[in-house]
Amino acid sequence: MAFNDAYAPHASVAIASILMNSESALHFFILHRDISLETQRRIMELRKLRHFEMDFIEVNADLFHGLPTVPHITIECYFRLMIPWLNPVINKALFMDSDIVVLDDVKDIWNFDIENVYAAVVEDVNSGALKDIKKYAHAFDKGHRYFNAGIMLLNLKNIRADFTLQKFMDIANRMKNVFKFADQDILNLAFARKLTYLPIKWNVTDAFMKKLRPPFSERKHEVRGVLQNPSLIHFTGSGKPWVFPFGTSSNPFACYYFHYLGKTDYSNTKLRLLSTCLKMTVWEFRYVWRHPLFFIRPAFWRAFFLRRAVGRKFRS
Ligand SMILES: [Mn+2]
Repeated sequence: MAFNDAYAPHASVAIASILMNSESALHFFILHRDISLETQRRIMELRKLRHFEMDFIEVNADLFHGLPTVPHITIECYFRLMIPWLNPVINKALFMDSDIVVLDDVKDIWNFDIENVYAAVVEDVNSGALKDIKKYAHAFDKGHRYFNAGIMLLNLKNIRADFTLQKFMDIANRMKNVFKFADQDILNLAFARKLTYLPIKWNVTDAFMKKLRPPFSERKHEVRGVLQNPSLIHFTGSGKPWVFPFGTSSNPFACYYFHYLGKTDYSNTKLRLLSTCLKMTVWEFRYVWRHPLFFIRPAFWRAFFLRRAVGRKFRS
């Protein structure tokens, strides 16, 4: 994982959820440039849940100087590009974003066969992003299945055999005025011909909740089915569960975030109190206000039943 000091509460949620849904021995590597010792201590408090190993690796961010950053693409996003060269004896690594909640055992991803590829990834269903990417689709092979770089099982040996960090940086600098999704576009371009795809339940992004456009419109039922039983929720986009009230109320899986926040050293944050009390009512009020004939809309009933299903799993 790679995140900054301010993101530590959210990353703690992700780590807590990984720990609590797996019995495997886990070793985390955290790439960072500013995580204080006090924050590291607070993250290590998660050992109260169960044992794990963790290394904080300080990265020289100057390496990525000059590459574009925007509020949702921080310099830390580029740190994942270094993973293959951090330790030459490690041949396999699972990279995960910090804005996630994991609900199943990560060993299901870990055991995926990646012998002959660079990575196992999840195809992106975000029609909005795919529309943006169309503008520079010529950069990718025809028929390339664009993936989200938030979850990647990496074959470090294969990557080291064909790439150097400099090679990634060359792509980054050459394409920086074209690419919109920075690190993700770079990896899509680099790994394109040697990929395998994980089941989409391992990266349930915000886009799953929205209207699906090609190429996912014909897989609508598969996408809707995954919503009943997701393995990993990825809070992409600006509607993060901790953004009150919009994020808290817009994602039916926000409740998982708060459930695992309660297991971390950040469980007493003011934010949690405020948002858990109000999230349902705000969401419902907004919805009814915008859609006075809400009860004849299929979208309402879809969200209604999804919330009920989520609530059931949540209590058990
Ligand atoms: Mn993310």
